[in-house]
Amino acid sequence: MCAVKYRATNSPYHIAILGRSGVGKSSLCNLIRNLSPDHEDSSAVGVIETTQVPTCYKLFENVFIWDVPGVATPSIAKDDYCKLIDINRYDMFLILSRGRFTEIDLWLSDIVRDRFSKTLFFIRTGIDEELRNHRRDYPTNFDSTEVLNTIRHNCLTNLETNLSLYLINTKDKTKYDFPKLIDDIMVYINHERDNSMLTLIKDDPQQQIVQSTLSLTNPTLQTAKTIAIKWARFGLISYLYDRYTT
Ligand SMILES: Nc1nc2c(ncn2[C@@H]2O[C@H](COP(=O)(O)OP(=O)(O)OP(=O)(O)O)[C@@H](O)[C@H]2O)c(=O)[nH]1
Ligand SMILES: [Mg+2]
Repeated sequence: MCAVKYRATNSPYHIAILGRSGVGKSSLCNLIRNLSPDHEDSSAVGVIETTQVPTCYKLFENVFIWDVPGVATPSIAKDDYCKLIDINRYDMFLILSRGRFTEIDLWLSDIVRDRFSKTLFFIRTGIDEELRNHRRDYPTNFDSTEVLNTIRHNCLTNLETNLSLYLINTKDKTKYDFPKLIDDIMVYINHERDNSMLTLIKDDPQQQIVQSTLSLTNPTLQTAKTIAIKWARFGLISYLYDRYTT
C-alpha cells in the first residue's frame, strides 16, 4: 500500500534533522538559525538524551526546520522512530552522523532513500574533535587533509552511494563544508519550492515497491503527473495506484 504526497509550488516546505541521540541535531538547528545554545529561543543541547519531541522552527517564509529526538535510545526504538517523528511530513532530510559510522546511520539513509525520492544530505558532525584527537595521537605526522579524506571516504563507502556528504563542526559555521552545505540546501529549497512535486510513499519501509517523484523533464511522467494531480484532489490516487501496480 502506498500514500501520495503532493506539494504544490510555494506550499510550506519542511526540513527534518535526523540521527542518533547526541550527534548534534539540536546544535546544527541552532547554528542554522544563528542562535547560541543559551539563547532563549534556541533548541536545547545537552550531554544526555535531550530532545524529546519533534519541534518546528520557522527559517523563513514558508520554510520550516524540525529538530527531532534521536533514534535508537532506551526510550525511542528504531522500529517506532518513523511514526514518532511523522516521517511523511518532510520535504528534505539532513541525516547526521558522529564518530564511527553505525548501522543506524545506514538504516536511516536507506529509509529516506528507499521510501522517498526526497533530497537527502548526509552530514558528519564533530569534525573538530576528530582532528583534535588525531593530532594528539599522531603529533609528528598529523595531516588534517588526510584525516578529512579518510573520514569522507569511509562515509561514502559505508553509504554505498554517491550521496551529498558534508563534514562539519556544529559550533563553527566558517569551518569545513558548512558554507557549502548552506548554499546547497538553499539551491534545493528554491528549486523544489518553485516546482510542484508528487511523491508516492511506501507505507512499509521493508517492502521493495517502486516509488517515484514525477520529474518535470520526462513528458510521459509529466502527463501522468497532470492527471494524477487532478485525481488526487478527489482522493482517487491511492485507489488507482493500488489498482494498477499490484
Ligand atoms: N565538539 C563538538 N561537539 C558537538 C558537535 N555537535 C554537537 N556537539 C556536542 O554534543 C552534545 C550533544 O549535542 P546535541 O545537539 O544536544 O545532540 P542531539 O543530536 O540534538 O541529541 P538528542 O537531542 O539527545 O537527540 C552537546 O554537548 C554538543 O555541544 C560538534 O560538531 N563538535
Ligand atoms: Mg537534540
